[in-house]
Amino acid sequence: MADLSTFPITTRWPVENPDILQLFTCPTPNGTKVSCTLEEMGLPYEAHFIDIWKNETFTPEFVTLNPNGKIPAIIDPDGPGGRPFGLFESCSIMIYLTDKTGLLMPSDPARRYETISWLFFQAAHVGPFFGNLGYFHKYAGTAIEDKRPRDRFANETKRLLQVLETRLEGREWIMDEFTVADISMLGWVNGTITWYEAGPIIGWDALKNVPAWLERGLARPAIERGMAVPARPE
Ligand SMILES: N[C@@H](CCC(=O)N[C@@H](CS)C(=O)NCC(=O)O)C(=O)O
Repeated sequence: MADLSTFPITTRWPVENPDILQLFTCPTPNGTKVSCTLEEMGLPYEAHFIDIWKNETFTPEFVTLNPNGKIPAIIDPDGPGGRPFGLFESCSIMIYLTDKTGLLMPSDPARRYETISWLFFQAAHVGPFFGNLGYFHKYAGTAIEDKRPRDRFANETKRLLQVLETRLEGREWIMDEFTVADISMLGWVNGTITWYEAGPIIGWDALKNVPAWLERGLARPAIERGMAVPARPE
């Protein structure tokens, strides 16, 4: 049995089965990237609910696993060299999992790097811009009278969606085959239309390929399961 007691995070979020991968997360677009990846890969894992609304990511125990205080983060008891290993940043976790399993990533080196480019596109552009649009359009930022921040994030979100729209022309998935690049963006695009209700200000109705891709992605049983992880404690 693996010994995960050297990871201080396990004192606050106790591990039931130390032999399987431990996921510290919340059902947000960044958190579900990893749960959807694990569900698609069929890897066993234990999910721990981290309450971001109670600032649990900034607790002393949590920042031992991610110094940046954000979900998701993992401990793999069977990491490199067969030793327990902790990792943070959703896209880095996704790349690690594709290396570990050989799944959801093209094996051809050039196509692998292209997939990683789309992951960086998501991490550097889609996540931050869509997330800030949510803040200014739906959440606390709506109280700000000056609409320039909201409009800046709306315009950039619209432009990024157009990049995706063009990429998906004639393709079922971003890399033709289904990869972690698709998983990285499904939750963000879905959340922008549903939770943020931003469709009308980002030109959603004018898109064709992105809505069809979103529908295909959300219809995958593993994605449906992953989007609901972790269940909120009673
Ligand atoms: N680039 C990071 C972003 C992670 C991130 O922003 N996580 C959010 C939830 S979606 C979080 O933990 N927020 C908690 C907080 O800021 O208090 C990743 O992809 O892992």
